[in-house]
Formats: sequence, structure tokens, C-alpha cells
Amino acid sequence: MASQILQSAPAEPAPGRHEQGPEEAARRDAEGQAYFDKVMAEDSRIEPRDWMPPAYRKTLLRQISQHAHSEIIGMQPEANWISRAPSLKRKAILMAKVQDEAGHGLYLYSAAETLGQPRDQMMADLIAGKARYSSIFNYPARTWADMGAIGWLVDGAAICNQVPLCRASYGPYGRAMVRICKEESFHQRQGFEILLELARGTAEQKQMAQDAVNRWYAPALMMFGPPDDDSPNSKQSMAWNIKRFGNDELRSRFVGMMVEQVKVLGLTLPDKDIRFNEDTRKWEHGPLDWDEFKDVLAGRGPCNAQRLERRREAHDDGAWVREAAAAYADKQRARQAAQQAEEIAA
Ligand code: FAQ
Repeated sequence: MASQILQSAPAEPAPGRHEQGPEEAARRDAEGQAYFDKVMAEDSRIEPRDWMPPAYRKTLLRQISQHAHSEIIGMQPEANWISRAPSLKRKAILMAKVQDEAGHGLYLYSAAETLGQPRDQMMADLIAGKARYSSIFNYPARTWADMGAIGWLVDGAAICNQVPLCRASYGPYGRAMVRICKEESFHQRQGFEILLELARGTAEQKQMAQDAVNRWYAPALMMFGPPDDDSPNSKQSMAWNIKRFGNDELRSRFVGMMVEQVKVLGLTLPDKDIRFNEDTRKWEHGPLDWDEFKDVLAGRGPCNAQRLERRREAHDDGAWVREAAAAYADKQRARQAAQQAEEIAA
């Protein structure tokens, strides 16, 4: 079904065909809109060269680029602990995890580029402080137990939020999410295992694990975004089959998962109001500090300035790599062109 639809997809005009008359442009837009509506109704997929409403493109670019930036900035709290991990094995695991996050950023920047935004521009917006990234990465990682809490709670929340995105209506985004979610599952397990080992260790180690869970719990719940009543984008994103569930629904599911897992850890969640509402069949949690969330989004979180500064330094430090890669690509192109010219002449 999906492939049948895609075969008849009206494409964006080919390069050089932009100077069409207003009538042709209107006809193309009407055909494109009809096709787009059909894809949405059939819960199928839009691909990069298909016609799409400008607002759909803009929403996807917003969400995918923010998501990519989150993965890249999200490397910092954990990268900071690689050299201090308590054993060679822990260092190797943490290094692999942080590298995975870099990979996620790359898949997502690639997906965003298919919407027409150059990667350089996205990166420039991030380092200029104009782009958003997830609120969660503006909190400090104070102890080794924070590596456990980040893996268990932050990657756990990311999985809960992102598994439904594997079915996002935009093909490149949905496909990138499949691999990302598989890797996030490994990340969550490793975080859980760090906490489990600490929780089964000395009284001090158990306390360190509990303290980390206490500090990361509420920020992890806020990762799902503002309550539905205060979420300007959810309704349209759900109508376009980008988001499949509202922020509150996913937050409630996450709380339900954590309630069970924390028992295995022998720790507690710092929330005395958690309960399962038999009438709504949903998990409920205590109040969250949405003023703090807004402050973090406005750049006033505990680590906002530090995270951006580090990102700028890393960008500057990487300039020679980008220059070398560009010079290599130029050389390859020149070599190929010379080879082709030789073949034609022969
Ligand atoms: N942080 O109308 P909504 C990870 C903004 S990856 C910052 O509800 P929407 C892996 C939102 O952008 C974590 N800003 O928005 C990892 C909007 O502002 P705008 C990232 C937030 O898009 C683990 C405004 O508030 N995951 O953790 C946040 O429908 C460990 C109104 O909100 C994704 O990006 C927030 N938490 O729903 C990596 C998943 N929440 O743009 C390293 C994909 C909301 O209008 C280490 N994204 N805002 O100016 C999504 O699912 C959605 O974009 C939401 C927000 C759910 C984040």
C-alpha cells in the first residue's frame, strides 16, 4: 500500500523548474496537498522529495534539529566522567555510550538536512544560542552515580518518548529513530546496572545512588515537555502523525515503568504522590516545578552557559578536521573529473 502511494507522489519541482507560472504552481500545490492528505489518512510516509506543506517541513526541521542538538550537547555530562569512571571496563562502556550519542546526532542532522537546511546553519544556530536542545542536559552530573541515573532515567525517558517516533510520518526521521531506540535500550540497561551495583554496595554507595535518582527524577519527567494544556505544538504534530501521543500520556507511561524498576533497584522515587488512578487507568505523579523548566529553556539553568561554551570550544577545536575533510573531498572530486576526462579522450 505504502509503495503504491509513493509511486504516485508529486515531487517538488526539479531544479530549473521554479519559474513556473502562478497557475501551474497552484495546481502543483493542490495536487501535492491532496497526496499529502492521503498519506496522512492512510498513516503512510512522506519522503524528502515529496511535496509537503511548508508548516510540516518547518515543524519537522524544528523538532529534528532540536533532537540532534540534544544528542550532541547530551554527550557533555557523561563525557565529563569518562576519565573518572571507576574501572577500565566502566570507562570503555561509558566511552561507547557517549560515542553512540554522537552517532545519533549525526543520523538526526542528516535527516534534518533532507528537509533543506544545511548542517552548518544548524550548528551555527546552536552555538549562537538560538536553537533549543533538551532541558535535561543543563543539569550537572555530580557523582559517578549520576552516570547510572542518567542512563536509567534520562535514556529511559528518551526511549519512552522516542519509540513512538519510529512511526513518525517523515521517512528519514522514523528510520533514524529505529536504530537510535535500539542503542538507547543498551544505554538504559547500563545505567540501571550501575545503580544496581551501587545500591547493593556499601551504605555510602547506596546513598550516592539514591541521591542521584533524587536529583534526576523531576528533570527527567520534564523532558517530555510542558503539560498538554501548555504545549502549543502537540495537537498539530499529532495530526501530522509526527508525535503519536501527548506529552502527559508519555510522562505517565514513564512513571509507571519507573515505579516497577525502582523496586528492583531497592531505591525509591522522590515523589510521594505517585499513584495509579483506577478511573483513568493512568499513572499520576506529584507536581513539577514548571517555572524551573521555563528558566532552563530561557537559558538560566544550572549549566546552560557551560554547555554552550564547551560546544563552541569543541566547534573551534574541530575546525581543522572540517577543513581537512573539505580539502580531501575537493581532491577526490578533481581526481574523478580528471579520470573521466581521460576516459572520454581515450
Ligand atoms: N527541553 O509544544 P511542545 C536524549 C520546547 S534526546 C527543551 O510540547 P513539542 C538522548 C519545545 O521545543 C532528548 N525544550 O513542543 C540522550 C517548544 O519550543 P519551540 C531529546 C523543550 O516539540 C540521552 C516548547 O517547549 N529528545 O535524551 C522541552 O511538540 C542521554 C513547547 O513544547 C527529543 O528531542 C525540553 N524537554 O514537544 C542523549 C525527542 N520540551 O520549539 C545523551 C524528540 C518542550 O516551539 C545522553 N522531540 N520544549 O520553540 C520531541 O518528542 C518533542 O519535540 C518534545 C517537545 C516532546 C521534546
